[in-house]
Amino acid sequence: MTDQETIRRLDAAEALLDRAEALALSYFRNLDTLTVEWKTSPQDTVSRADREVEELLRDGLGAAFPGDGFLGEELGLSAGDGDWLWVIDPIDGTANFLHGLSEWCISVGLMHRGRVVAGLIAIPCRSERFRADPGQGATLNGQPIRVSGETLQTGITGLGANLDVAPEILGGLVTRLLGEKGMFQRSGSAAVAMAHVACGRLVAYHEYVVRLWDTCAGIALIEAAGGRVHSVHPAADPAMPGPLTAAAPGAAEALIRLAGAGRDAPAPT
Ligand code: LIP
Repeated sequence: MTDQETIRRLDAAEALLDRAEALALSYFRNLDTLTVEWKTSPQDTVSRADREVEELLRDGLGAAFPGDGFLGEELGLSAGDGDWLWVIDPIDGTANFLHGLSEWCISVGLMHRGRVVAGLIAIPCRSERFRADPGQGATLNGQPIRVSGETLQTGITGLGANLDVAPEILGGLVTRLLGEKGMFQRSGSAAVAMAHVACGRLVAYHEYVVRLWDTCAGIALIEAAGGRVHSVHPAADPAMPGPLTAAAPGAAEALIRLAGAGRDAPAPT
């Protein structure tokens, strides 16, 4: 794999993102035209906006790179015939999107032979485009970004929350974090939160049960911006959910310790 092959793919994805953002925003500004569909619960929703954005990205990238594989939240896995895998969340923060809240994004990650190598996150309501190229660091609207120099005690930690996790697990982490004089926020989009970590707005992010399409691009961004990622997504089955901790160096060990203390508790039935 050459960096040029990765950058050529990222450039193509970046051009498609302009169209994908316009499509998503057209629905976001006309939410009454969408039918909200439940997945596992009323807190886990989707609409045709998610599917159409993913179709646009997959069709464009598939035409440009015919052998590449895809793993997308709405259209699933197509393995492709080579080493490249696009990992796409067409609208991350769908519940926010459907409630008219601005914390949502389009997340496009790229893996090569099972390793995260690059990523793009677009946050349309903030006119922000994050990009991580191999060996070239991470940028926000073309400007270099770095993770925070803060600690859990001086920064804000993002926590992912969903009904896949027993309430007492997340509640225990909140209790431990506050007990160590930290503070948290829940954005509803792992990818948006991870973009905030990559540019230093959040000091760290943890979620107990999250999918690779939520995190792939964010992993590339945070690692390229000098952060640390502790994620157990099995490369053998990238669609399997798992825990993720991503942080600035000054917060990583402390958050892994606090989160790990509750990780063995039973998940909800
Ligand atoms: C969301 C994630 C979030 C998680 C939500 C949901 P979606 O992704 O970004 O971190 O807590 O349950 O999975 O479904 O909006 O693409």
